[in-house]
Amino acid sequence: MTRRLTVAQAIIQFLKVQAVARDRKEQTFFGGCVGIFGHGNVAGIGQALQQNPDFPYYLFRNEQGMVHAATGFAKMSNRLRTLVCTSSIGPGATNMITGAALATINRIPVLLLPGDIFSRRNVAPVLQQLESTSSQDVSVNDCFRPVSRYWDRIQRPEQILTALPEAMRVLTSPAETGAVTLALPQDVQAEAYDYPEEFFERRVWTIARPRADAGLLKQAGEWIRSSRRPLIIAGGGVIYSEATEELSRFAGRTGIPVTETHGGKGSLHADHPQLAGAMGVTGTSAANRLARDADLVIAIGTRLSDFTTASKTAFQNPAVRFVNINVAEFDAFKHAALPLTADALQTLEELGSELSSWQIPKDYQCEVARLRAAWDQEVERIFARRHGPPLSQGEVIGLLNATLGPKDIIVNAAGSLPGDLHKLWRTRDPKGYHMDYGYSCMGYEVAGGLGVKMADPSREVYVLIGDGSYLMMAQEIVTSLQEKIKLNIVLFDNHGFSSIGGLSRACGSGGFGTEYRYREAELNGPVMVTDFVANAASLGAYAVCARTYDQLAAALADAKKQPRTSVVVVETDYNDRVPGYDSWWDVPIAEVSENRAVQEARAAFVEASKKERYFWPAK
Ligand SMILES: Cc1ncc(C[n+]2csc(CCOP(=O)(O)OP(=O)(O)O)c2C)c(N)n1
Ligand SMILES: [Mg+2]
Repeated sequence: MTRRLTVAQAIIQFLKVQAVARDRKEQTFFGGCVGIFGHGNVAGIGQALQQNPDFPYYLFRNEQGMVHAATGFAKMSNRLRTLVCTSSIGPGATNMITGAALATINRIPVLLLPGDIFSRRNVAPVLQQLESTSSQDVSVNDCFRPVSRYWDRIQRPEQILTALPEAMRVLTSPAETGAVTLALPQDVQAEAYDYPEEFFERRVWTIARPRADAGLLKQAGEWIRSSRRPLIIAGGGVIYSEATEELSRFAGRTGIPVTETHGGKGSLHADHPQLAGAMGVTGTSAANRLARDADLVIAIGTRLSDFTTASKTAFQNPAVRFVNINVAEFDAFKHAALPLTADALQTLEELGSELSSWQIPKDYQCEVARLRAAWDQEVERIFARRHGPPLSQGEVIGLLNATLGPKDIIVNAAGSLPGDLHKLWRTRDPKGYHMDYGYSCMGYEVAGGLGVKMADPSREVYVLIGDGSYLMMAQEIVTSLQEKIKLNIVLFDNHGFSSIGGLSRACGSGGFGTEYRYREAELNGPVMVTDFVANAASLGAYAVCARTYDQLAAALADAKKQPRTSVVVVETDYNDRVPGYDSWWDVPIAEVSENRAVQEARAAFVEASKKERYFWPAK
């Protein structure tokens, strides 16, 4: 039995019936397709989508934005669902590359179907084709290769019979997942073929919970029992594996303090007695002091990025060693760790039995409680400040934290907000803190937030966004209005790049080129005031501004009542910053300069970088 379909029709037919199962819970993998049509997909994938109305199609405004939305959707779904992204050829396709990189770096599944140049070649060069003098087998879609976990170009109709199952294997693999790109030449999309019926039968991909090697697990138990100052780093893997309750029990029973990466924030409820908070460059004083002296670090579901390890300076105990629990072997072996290449939930359960009633020493328990209490006080101090107007970013975060419900979600990605939120936000739900800090991509916020809300319309989604990020990419506000999907957007307007301005000053460069000012001799004229309320309103959103604390509280309540996407613009102080706590980030400073400030920053940099460590295997 065969079915005669075009390549595009067969792809949509196949994708519609793919499902995943974890812990015997089954669900359809693709929630539909986001896209923008052009000549490279309108008559292929576009036609196929039209004849499959049960596979919803969402028209977006920018291809980068639609990939971010797919990523937000998949991350919110703990990687058990995602969206398909269709684009035309040329600029439509390359607009997706940033989105692909973001997804792959954050290990989030998205399926990209960029249109491609003609396979039959006779009409080349076609509109938007990159010509090469050395090969006819090159197109701009080759740029997707390094940012995709699987990449393929479909030159013949029957190739999808092997390419699509590969795409599914990678998308549903917790260790391998990321962006998958199938480049679809414009002519091939419309070609017909007699596909076997079996290809279109529902297929359920099991998302496994691999177990650690039994010997290594025993050894990890011994290492923990013999440690005096163990510390857990919870990464995104804890949340994706739905291991948060198990981690809560594990930490509660053993007393081992828990720190969180951006991806792992929300692993424990803010009130959990073992939570020491954010880890690393944007970490809390509690977490970073515990890390400094830890003799054993149990890193769960984390890539151990420089923000988490404070550029490898966070762990100063000469005898420190690592146990890494990670479904990806690549991460499990980092820092010369004892590698438990395994699922987080499964491994925490097994490690818990291995440790039975073992607990951390009493004096360490007291120290954790003391550091935690001191940190809580520091957060209170920042939340209670009544600065300005313009308000301090810290007090705005405090007001938001007090205003939002326990199930509400904040979405953010870049600027000074990620650091401040990582430190200060008290998360009350594992999905409450949605941050892209793998790619920290300005422009993720609105589009990603839209994907989050599409994945769970029952929750309120708050998109927190800097003025810089808003100016880079806010157009999916229009998509949210089209789809009647409400976002609560809070725009922090400090007239430029407070984050990079601060970094520039710390590097001795005095904030050069980081503020939004009119050009005089340099970019140092009067501050540019952009009317963001008018901008958001012109797109159709409900938009208001707030200058004082009370105005902001009222505006948030008012915006929440609105049925459509709202934008609350709050002016914040460019120069008022939440400090860093016992941490450092490696940003190399110019080795030669005539500027005293740069010379001083260089000297401090050279000194601080001496703390960077390699973690050679423990004897
Ligand atoms: C796409 C992209 N370009 C550049 C950067 C580098 N960068 C990081 S933060 C930042 C400034 C962000 O400005 P804004 O959104 O206003 O936030 P603020 O720093 O003022 O809090 C820049 C340019 C980035 N992360 N992403
Ligand atoms: Mg700004």
